[in-house]
Amino acid sequence: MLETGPPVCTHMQENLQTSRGFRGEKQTITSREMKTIAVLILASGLCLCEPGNDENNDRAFQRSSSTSCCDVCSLTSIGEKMGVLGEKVASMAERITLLETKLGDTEREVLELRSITGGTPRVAFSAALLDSGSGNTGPFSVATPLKYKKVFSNTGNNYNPSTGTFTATVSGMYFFRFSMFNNLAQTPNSVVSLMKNDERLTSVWDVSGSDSNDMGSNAAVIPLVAGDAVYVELMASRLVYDDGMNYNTFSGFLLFTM
Ligand SMILES: [Ca+2]
Repeated sequence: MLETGPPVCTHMQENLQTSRGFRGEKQTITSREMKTIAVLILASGLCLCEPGNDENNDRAFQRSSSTSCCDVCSLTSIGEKMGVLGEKVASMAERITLLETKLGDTEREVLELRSITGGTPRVAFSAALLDSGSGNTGPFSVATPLKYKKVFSNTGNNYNPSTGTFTATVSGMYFFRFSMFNNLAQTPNSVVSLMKNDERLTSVWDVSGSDSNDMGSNAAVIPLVAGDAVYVELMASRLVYDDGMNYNTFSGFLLFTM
């Protein structure tokens, strides 16, 4: 039995008791060994405390020992909670990365839509030959641009009905189409062509047969630079007929800029 000293845990007492020899001989326990044993007990989380000789000291030790045990238990609990929180933070980080990727994709789509709806110049027109009345246009001694005077639309104001000419203000790819109705004579005599500056692009031709109500159309998709002129030319000595039905038309629009 130890006669003096602070109360110790059961395991420590047992260890100290077994330190006596087989013959009950008292053996010396150094202070370093005592500290080592105490640290091992605390580290293992064993909290089995029993009263010693001094009740006052016991109560104080119990309180101290109990507090140490709670501290160890609390640290263990905090560690477990930290582990759970760490997993949740990692999961949230993955979701944030996914959301950032989706946000980037959405921003690119918005920019593309803006370039289509607001960033591209809007150019489109459509017109018919006669503003009113009926009858033939032509013949003329020289090839002459047809002046389509009944304007259905002219967004961008690039088409001039007083000259019949579309003049590009922006460089890009354009679509143009025109139609022709012959001159109602028993022998038709109608030829018109789509022109780009002085270049003949496409034509409609009707100069033979007995059918006086033929008509046709043609079109082209062409690149233009600012300043290029596009119009429909009536060949020299030819003529076309129109009335309120608007058979002869000239239309075009910008597909995309270049
Ligand atoms: Ca014909």
